[in-house]
Amino acid sequence: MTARLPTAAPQPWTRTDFEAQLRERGKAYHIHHPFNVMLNTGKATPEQVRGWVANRFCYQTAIPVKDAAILANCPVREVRREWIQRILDHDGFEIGGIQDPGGIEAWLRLAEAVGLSREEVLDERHVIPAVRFAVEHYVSFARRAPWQEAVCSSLTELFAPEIHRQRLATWPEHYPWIAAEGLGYFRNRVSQARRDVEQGLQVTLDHFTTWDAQQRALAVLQMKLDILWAMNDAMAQRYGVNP
Ligand code: AHQ
Repeated sequence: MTARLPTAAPQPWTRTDFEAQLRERGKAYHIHHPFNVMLNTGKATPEQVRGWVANRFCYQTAIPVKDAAILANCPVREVRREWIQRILDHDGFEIGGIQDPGGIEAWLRLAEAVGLSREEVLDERHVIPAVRFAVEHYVSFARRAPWQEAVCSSLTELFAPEIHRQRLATWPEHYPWIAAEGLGYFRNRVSQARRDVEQGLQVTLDHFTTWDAQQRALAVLQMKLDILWAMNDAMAQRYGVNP
């Protein structure tokens, strides 16, 4: 019996092909989830919209904590000095007289615009256990994974500008009862997501350069796609999905 030599790993994809493979995973993005389709085609009741806003607040407030975990694990100053912008975008800031209330405050304005009180969103009384578990998995992944893998997991935002643009295009017509200023978060994210993804994509293309590493990157991206999908599954189960 001759010993079987391990077969050599296939050649890695080129950067262009690897990026195309990452973008190809957009077909599993939660823009295609029935709960999101219901929301963005105007079929959601006010209760379903409020449930979505209250549950997604749990995810939004976790983002800067996740990003701080990446900063803590990242030894590269040039990466940190760009990545830190994400925390400012969400938590807001007041630096040298310039201030920005930030995305979490904008989400609270969305909450008030859909008829939720700040208190019932902040105390997370509406957050479904499975939503919390999905969010906490994302944060704990960012804390313990190599920082480049945590960066890669943020690449679901490759597909985010489209979902924010879709909300801005459809919600005013479908949900005229939501005051326009409540949609400010989505307006801000179209450009912020596009800028964020520039950095996340370069770090990912630069770091995952062997066949096995590229397969790992795709698995990390799929894990994050599953986190977003699972949150929608939980909301669909709790609030129903209107056909
Ligand atoms: O509002 C969102 C946001 O700030 C972020 C940060 C980024 C990350 O670091 O994982 N992902 C993300 C996302 C936001 N909004 C989601 C939505 O559907 O409104 C999309 C989500 C993402 O695509 O990961």
